[in-house]
Amino acid sequence: MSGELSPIDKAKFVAAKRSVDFVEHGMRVGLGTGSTAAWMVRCLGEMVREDGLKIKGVPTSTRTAQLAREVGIEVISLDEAKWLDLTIDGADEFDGDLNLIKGGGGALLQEKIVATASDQMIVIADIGKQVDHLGAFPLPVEVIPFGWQTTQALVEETLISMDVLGRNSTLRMNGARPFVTDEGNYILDLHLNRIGEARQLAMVLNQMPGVVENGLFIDICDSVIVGYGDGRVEVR
Ligand code: ABF
Repeated sequence: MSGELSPIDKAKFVAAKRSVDFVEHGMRVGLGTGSTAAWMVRCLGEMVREDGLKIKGVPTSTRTAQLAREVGIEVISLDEAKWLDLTIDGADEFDGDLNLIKGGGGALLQEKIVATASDQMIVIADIGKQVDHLGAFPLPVEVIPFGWQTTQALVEETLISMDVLGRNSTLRMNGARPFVTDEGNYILDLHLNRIGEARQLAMVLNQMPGVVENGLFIDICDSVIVGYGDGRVEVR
């Protein structure tokens, strides 16, 4: 499956490959979104087809649902699953406390709901996602389209009082149109450079009218599996 991969893709693949060792027969598994998570879905599909692994997958985006079905994984909804044994997903940044920035792929809302409804969450990531402080990656904030510019102004106003270095935000675009999430919402990317108090920022953002969810995953991730370009992998 992995063939000749670039170092970054090899890092993602080895992390994904190692993560499926934690998937057991009969599990209800949250399936993440992004290129690293896509490797994990493909690896699980191989186990389903070739080893008879029986799992039920709950996807975190329409594109993950499509890939899961293509590789032979039984897909069910989160409400059908009721609760998950394990969620495996990617991330855009992870720090030493295993707090994350997620949402670069635009799926942060379903990802956070699914990860929170799981006994365990494992993040799979290449070593390039490791940071000392969250914030270099623009923080995705999902907002409803109604009055989004007002919401954006309110968010930027609020950032003035927060422990962050940068304060401007941009509407995520998909070509000439705004990017639209699976739920029909928009995404503001906050260019904060460095986040001091991530827990506080996450709470303040979600209290704002118009804000649906943000990409800070605080105290949700249980373990990170880190892949390296030379094929090494570490479970933290
Ligand atoms: C997803 O994984 C997103 O939250 C995050 O943006 C993405 C990371 O993408 P990749 O694995 O392609 O680097 O869960």
